[in-house]
Amino acid sequence: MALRALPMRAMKTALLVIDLQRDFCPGGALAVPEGDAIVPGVNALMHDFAEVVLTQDWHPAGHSSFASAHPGKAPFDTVAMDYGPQVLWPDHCVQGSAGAAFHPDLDTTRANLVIRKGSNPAIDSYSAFFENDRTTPTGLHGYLGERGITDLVLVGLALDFCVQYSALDAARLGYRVRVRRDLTRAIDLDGSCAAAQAAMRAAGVALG
Ligand code: VGL
Ligand code: ZN
Repeated sequence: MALRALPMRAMKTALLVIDLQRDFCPGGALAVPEGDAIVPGVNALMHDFAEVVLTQDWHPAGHSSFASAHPGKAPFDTVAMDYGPQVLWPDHCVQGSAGAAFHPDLDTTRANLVIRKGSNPAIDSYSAFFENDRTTPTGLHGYLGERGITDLVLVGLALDFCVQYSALDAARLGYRVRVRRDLTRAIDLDGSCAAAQAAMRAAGVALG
């Protein structure tokens, strides 16, 4: 594809593609309904951005967010962790596994950076910016700041978990944030999809 000149505003805007991995797509360990349906649209959108960052959920085996690490607990139960309530998940996105790979049709060639998160065995990490203690940084904010990025567009999986947490942290950090709702899909546990959208709107995140 030919190089396109980008307007100045576009130079200050990064596209964040959240967790578009096999395990979050139909057939995967923690499949988000229609998760794979967004791949063509995400690939097309990447061409409008000079700065594309991908995130990858990347857990060690036996991670504390896995129900299998908590005797007597089942996937989608909630437990209390030091840092607050934690939903327990099926084992997913284990480092180096096939399920942790990006969706095979995702065009990763234009990504400048891949942020891997959730590697600390004791803390889950939904957000691209902080672990779930909301204080341990991933380094993404430093990277974007050094690159002069002020605006973010978010797409990916899942709307009500990693996309939501990333968008709320980004807004808190002072970025202008838009979530392309059509290029996300939700897990939707007990109304979490509607709640996530309300929380993002309340935080000043543009949805659409
Ligand atoms: C995610 C649950 C557990 C996500 C990651 O990418 O939204 N959800 N790990
Ligand atoms: Zn995870």
